[in-house]
Amino acid sequence: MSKNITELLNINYPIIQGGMAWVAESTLAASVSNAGGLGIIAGGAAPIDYLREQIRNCQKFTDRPFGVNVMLMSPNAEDLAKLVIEEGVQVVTTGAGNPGKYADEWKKAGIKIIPVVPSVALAKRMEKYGADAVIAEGTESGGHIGETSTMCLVPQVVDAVKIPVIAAGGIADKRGVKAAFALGACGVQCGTVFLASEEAKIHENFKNLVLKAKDTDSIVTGRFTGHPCRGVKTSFARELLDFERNGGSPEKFEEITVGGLRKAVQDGNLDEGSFLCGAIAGLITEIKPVEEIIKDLFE
Ligand code: TUI
Repeated sequence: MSKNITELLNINYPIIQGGMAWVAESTLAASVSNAGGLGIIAGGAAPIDYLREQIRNCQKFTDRPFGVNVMLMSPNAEDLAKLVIEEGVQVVTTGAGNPGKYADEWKKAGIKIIPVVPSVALAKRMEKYGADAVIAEGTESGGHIGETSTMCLVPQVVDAVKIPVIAAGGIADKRGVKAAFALGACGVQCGTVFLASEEAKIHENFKNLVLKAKDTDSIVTGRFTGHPCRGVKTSFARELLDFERNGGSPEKFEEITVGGLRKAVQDGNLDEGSFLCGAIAGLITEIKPVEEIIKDLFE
């Protein structure tokens, strides 16, 4: 089996952009694809009409391949699973669950399936379902995460499956890319580094939080809900952590955090927003065009 994901995906650089909810819209995705990577539009929990428009915009902005991330916990996942077929999307990445039930229809439509996996067991299951590759995502990543680090997860997944493995979590410069390849990955997925891109249409408060972040400025909240999420250690995120440590209920936690991703990305709301980002944010100190980010990662 070829482990060359540039051939598999018809791209120039072996990089997939992370499917960051509200961040990964058509402008960012098309910029990544135009620069030779695989741009991704994030489904998140967004309405289907919005996502249809994003896909069509992306098709206008680039003639290169791009993908859509289906967040499987979304109430719209089922509809998005159909939409990607209707709109002729070439690649689907998935997150926050097992995409097995969609695998057959996606494969019939010629869609390349690349699930994000936080464990060896899920990677093996995805290979059986016919996934074209897997993204082994370490706990350094932003957003919803598993418990195993990129350093430990990637080589174990590489040894467990025959399909190509793409490394994610903690990669934001050339050294991270080299490390991923040294662990046996044949590509990388990066999210946080694109938050600090000129093309990312996110509130300037979000970009500033990423630029100012130090090594210790990301925290994980929501472990007690079963869906831990890593983001910037804002005072709101600290309050959430205090809430769960002091016996708050998971239901109330969900109530406080609902809509938090959009509030962060679009409104820059520091009091109620969840500014999801990876632990590598401390390495990122400047806003650059997407093309320069990708060149700096590989050249
Ligand atoms: O999905 C992500 N990152 C995300 S999704 C998201 S929205 C959200 N907000 C609150 C709670 C949950 C989601 C924000 N960031 N990354 C990919 C990822 N997938 N990380 C972990 C997983 C995962 C976890 C369990 C994938 C599969 C899985 O399978 C469990 C099963 O069903 O076997």
